[in-house]
Amino acid sequence: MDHQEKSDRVAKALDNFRIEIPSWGFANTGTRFGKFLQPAAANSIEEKFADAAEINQLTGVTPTLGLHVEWDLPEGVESVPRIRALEKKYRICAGSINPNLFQAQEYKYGSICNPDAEVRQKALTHLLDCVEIARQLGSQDISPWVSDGSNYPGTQSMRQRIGWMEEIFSQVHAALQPDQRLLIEYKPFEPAFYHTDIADWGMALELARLAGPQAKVLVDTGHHYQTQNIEQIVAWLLHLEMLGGFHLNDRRYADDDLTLGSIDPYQIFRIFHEILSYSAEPGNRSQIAFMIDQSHNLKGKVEAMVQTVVQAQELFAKAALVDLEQLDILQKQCKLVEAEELFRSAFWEDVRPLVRAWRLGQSLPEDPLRALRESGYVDRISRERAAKNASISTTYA
Ligand code: RM4
Ligand code: MN
Ligand code: MN
Repeated sequence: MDHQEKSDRVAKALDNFRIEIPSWGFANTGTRFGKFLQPAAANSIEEKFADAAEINQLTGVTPTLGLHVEWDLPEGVESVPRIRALEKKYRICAGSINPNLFQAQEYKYGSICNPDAEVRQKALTHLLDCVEIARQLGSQDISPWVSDGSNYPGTQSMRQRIGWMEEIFSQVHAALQPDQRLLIEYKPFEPAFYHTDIADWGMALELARLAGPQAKVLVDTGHHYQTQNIEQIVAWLLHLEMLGGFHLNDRRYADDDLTLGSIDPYQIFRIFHEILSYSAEPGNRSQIAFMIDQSHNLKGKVEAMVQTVVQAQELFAKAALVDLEQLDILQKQCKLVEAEELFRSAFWEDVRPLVRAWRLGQSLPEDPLRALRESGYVDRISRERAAKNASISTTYA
């Protein structure tokens, strides 16, 4: 492949690659052992919009901000006008709407799987409010993560809880606008340690199918057991046209929410390859939302988010260099070494000059991290927000 072809492939891939930033990625966060406060952390929804706008200005590819309802729209639907005003002021659109089914005291024994019908009703009402918020904001995706589960064998009926989830998801689906989607996320454990009600992609898939055609599966890359083959899950979901989107991050041990590709960039490359090879086939049109779900308790938040976007683009660009036609021939001939070498060499290609050239072509800074440093943005917000951050009694976001 000559230089021109490489640069064309990278440009074509990046032209359509958009990434959503999570509002909660800018807030003070930590671990269950405590939180380290950062002077530049965002304390209000306005500060989160401001940070997102800065990142979009530097990268040009992050026009939307994912919102967590409990933290960003504390008055629910009543908070919509405020979000609208911020969208206008910062020229960032509200992205996915994330319900919060894990913080209220009532959810101690579950939300949509709680044995108490009143609590399940509260959870349903919240989900329906989220659909309405999304409708008013013109957001396409409602992405619930259900943290429900139990800690000890025999303490809950797993089967009964499946039925409750089915009921609630079908009611939420019935409330969707024709262009809205319900993205069902899964996670193997935490906060529950014995069983989690939606623990893997099979459970999420089944629930999505039962809910209706606008329900799809959301793959959070950090929500898998060690050694699980995530790209195979992605290939299946693509095949079934059931992949709704991603929460991108990396992990070493559990749901670590580390920067994308910081531990295993080859894995993200392999996932992107599945997506690009699927999209290259005629007629394949699944719409895939690329969202970030990270929380940086040690790294600077704005810097880490820029780093993530850059990393995502580089890995996407690498995956775009796989010669799919040639790979298909080699796979059919079972030329194992040749096929693997073709695949691997795309991964090892240094695409950074090509990605930088693409940015310059878009009138964007060629090195967004450097541009961020030179802009003085983080210094400024550190000064402005330091006092507030020093005295804060923290909530997650
Ligand atoms: C969960 C899950 C959800 C996210 C929360 C904060 O582990 O990944 O998507 O909204 O964390
Ligand atoms: Mn997630
Ligand atoms: Mn998570």
